[in-house]
Amino acid sequence: MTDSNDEAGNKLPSSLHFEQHGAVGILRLCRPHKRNALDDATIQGIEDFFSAIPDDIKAVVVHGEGEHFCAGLDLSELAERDVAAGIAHSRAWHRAFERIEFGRAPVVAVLHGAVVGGGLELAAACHIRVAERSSYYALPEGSRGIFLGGGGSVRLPRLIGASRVIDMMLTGRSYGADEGALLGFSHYVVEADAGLATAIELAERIAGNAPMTNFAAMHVLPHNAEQDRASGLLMESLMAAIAQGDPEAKRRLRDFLEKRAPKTVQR
Ligand code: 1HE
Repeated sequence: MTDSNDEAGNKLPSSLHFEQHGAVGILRLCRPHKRNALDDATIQGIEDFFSAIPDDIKAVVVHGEGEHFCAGLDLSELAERDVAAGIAHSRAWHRAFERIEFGRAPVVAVLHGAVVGGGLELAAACHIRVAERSSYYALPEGSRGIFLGGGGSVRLPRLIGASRVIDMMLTGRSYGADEGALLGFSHYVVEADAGLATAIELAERIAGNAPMTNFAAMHVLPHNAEQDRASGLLMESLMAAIAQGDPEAKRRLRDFLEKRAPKTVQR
């Protein structure tokens, strides 16, 4: 593993640590004494990092230090905010998380312990979520007298349905790792301490894809799922033709036809 903090992460706040593992970048939330609560500096650091991912990084893993992935918004920063500042703050979170979701490289999140409030919003902005068995999901906003502000009211209903998000907000309901996976919070559930290794393995697999395929999955697929059927199908045809025309696709197809490529097997 190479630590490229100086080269790529020199603007990162102390609450974020970056290291490089081949084509995979690993970004760690490191405010364990505050359960990785997200303060303004961390949100700005996330935006900066995902706006300028080094060219040789093809996939990113996000994980959290300590016993919890992330306790959400740093509540100590909220007390004195007025309405205008509240809007600006929420929009800053939106910018940072949009950079994750619609950035240059797919992002795999490793979840454990509390994945709550803004921590759940952060997880929802990532493309793949690997949950260790200790993970639990909740929206304490309901009991704190506030509302989602990091894109959760848009992203979470797309993962688990609006009615479940309403229940979580109104009643404080939480879900554990296994139930959460069935509902759509995570894609994988793994044992304690296996999350990071699993996420790196998945990220390496992602990094090995043709760049155009990763682009289409990240940028075209979510839009197609939301737009009207005719526009979605048209966009699909355009993207399919663009991907097929790419020299990388041609090489991969030749590899398969000439028996050099692996077969599709059950993993
Ligand atoms: C914090 C925060 C925080 C911990 N902001 N300081 N999020 C929440 O409402 C969740 C609040 N946190 C908790 O419920 C618990 O801390 C946990 C269940 C996550 C972990 O419990 P535990 O027993 O391991 O830790 P702790 O003793 O509660 O916390 C350790 C320290 O972290 C303590 O500070 P200390 O100075 O007394 O040591 C806590 O105050 C501090 N801490 N969480 C600030 N969130 C864009 S809008 C998003 C809106 C939201 O995210 S709302 C949900 C906020």
